[in-house]
Amino acid sequence: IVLQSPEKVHVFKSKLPPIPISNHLPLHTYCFENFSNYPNRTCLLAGKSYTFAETHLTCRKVAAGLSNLGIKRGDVVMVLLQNCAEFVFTFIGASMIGAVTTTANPFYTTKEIFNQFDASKSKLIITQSQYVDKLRDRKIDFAVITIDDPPEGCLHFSVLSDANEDEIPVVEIDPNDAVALPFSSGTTGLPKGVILTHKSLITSVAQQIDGENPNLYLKSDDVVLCVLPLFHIYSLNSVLLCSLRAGAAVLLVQKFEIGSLLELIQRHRVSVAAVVPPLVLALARNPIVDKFDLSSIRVVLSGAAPLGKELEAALLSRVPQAVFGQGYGMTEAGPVLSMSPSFAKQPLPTKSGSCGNVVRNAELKVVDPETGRSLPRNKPGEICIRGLQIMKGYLNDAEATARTIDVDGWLHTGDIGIVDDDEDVFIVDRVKELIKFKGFQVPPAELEALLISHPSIEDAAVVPQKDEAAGEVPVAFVVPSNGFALTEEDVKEFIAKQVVFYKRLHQVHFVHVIPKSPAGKILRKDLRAKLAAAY
Ligand code: 4UW
Repeated sequence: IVLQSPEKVHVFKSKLPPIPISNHLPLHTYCFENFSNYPNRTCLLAGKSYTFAETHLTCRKVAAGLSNLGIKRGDVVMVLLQNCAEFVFTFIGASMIGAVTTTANPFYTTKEIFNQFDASKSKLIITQSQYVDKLRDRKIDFAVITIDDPPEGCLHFSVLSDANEDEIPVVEIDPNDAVALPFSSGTTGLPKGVILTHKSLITSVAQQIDGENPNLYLKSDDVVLCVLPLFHIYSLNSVLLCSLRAGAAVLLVQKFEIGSLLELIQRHRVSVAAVVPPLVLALARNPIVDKFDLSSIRVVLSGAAPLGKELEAALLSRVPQAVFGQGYGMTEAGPVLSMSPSFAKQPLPTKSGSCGNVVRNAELKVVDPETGRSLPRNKPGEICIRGLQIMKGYLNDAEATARTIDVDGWLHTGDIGIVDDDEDVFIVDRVKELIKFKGFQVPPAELEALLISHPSIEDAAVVPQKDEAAGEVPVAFVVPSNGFALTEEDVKEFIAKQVVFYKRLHQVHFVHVIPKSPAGKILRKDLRAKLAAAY
């Protein structure tokens, strides 16, 4: 008998030692675990400033207020807000009563909002009055709360923030209860609810900032820039939750406008800036930057999309005193897979272009996307991650969950990368269909479903095209139904009316047929190659 030798699995781990993680706690308890040592320190800067004690108290009031409105453990609340203090109060307040927050982009169209609202079975929406019109198409059989003057039929946020904190119900929270429900299309298909539990988010935050030598060293006197939208997991986790835990102040910026952003950085002496590549581009290239004092910045963290080395160098010439590095995240991964060790309390070097090393208390492997075989160092393959930080699964979608997290607990990212001799992780390609416009998710399947709902379109496929400013933009291949004279503009307009700005089509190519595999899968690689050849 010939025994087959067990296949060697090359598992990569952090260079930093594992640490104990308090992931038995509820998330809000963990985030505010140490605040009684510094109740009067600034926690949130949002026009008005809130101390840690004020923030914690308001979160408790909002918890009681949500409960008064009938929100119970396991119920879902939709937050449809730009960055603001009320976002924080709601997210933490919901956590305090075992409820779950689903975060949506306030720029979404009615259709996009209600896709998420319905899928998540949300019980109420917290938003700004300017977005209420988008909610009116539907018979409103749920509460809408606005943080500003409430339009007719809506409640004001004070129903939550003026509640009596002593009325918070006693709830048992299991570490495996959901607390956040961001939506992501993952490696394929439509956006799905990503179940992030108290345990997964605490684990992820701890992997970044806990321990004697934290991977991302946040100091108590840091002012952390929160300009990236909190509805995306990058900002929610690595900016907000990490800062709350570390006792650092969070500067909440509602929207990105370069002049006012630079003014805020200068005025509040921002020390840690979490950014995405388009923001690096603006900071590196816009001449207005020279007019401001950015000397307070000591750390610049970039992620959510690839960043070129030239841009990194250009940025550093603008903020020479800062340490620059990347993180690599994915909503489903909790989200951080790797982070630059140059941010550690005892920093380690990392190479330009790398996304740092795998986070501690986690395992990373690289597999051949065809065979699933584990690959050694320096060989590109699909990155997989395992650890307590990853999602519990997709909401009501066991099939998609099983496709993404295998029986051994490895989450398959759909990203192609390598781990080199120094443990540095490099992302080199993406095998999943996802398109990223300035770090925002553009799920091709969503656009394809819309396209084929058009009476004059028989078939369609959407793929990314490289773009200097956005990283990637969505481009469609369309097969018109027989006899219809459809123009590129018709198609673009049809889509633009139904989706948020970054999902708009940048080009439409009319073709006779969409290339497909025998199993009917769109051969996206062929279409991407076609685009690359044409330009
Ligand atoms: N380089 C190249 C990167 C990189 C990247 C991500 O929208 P999602 O699901 O999630 C994110 C999360 C990013 C993030 C979270 C927390 C954090 O600290 C951090 O470090 C700065 C980043 O983007 O999209 C996931 C997909 O985005 C791509 C990659 O394809 C991934 O699967 N991506 N980061 N540094 N590509």
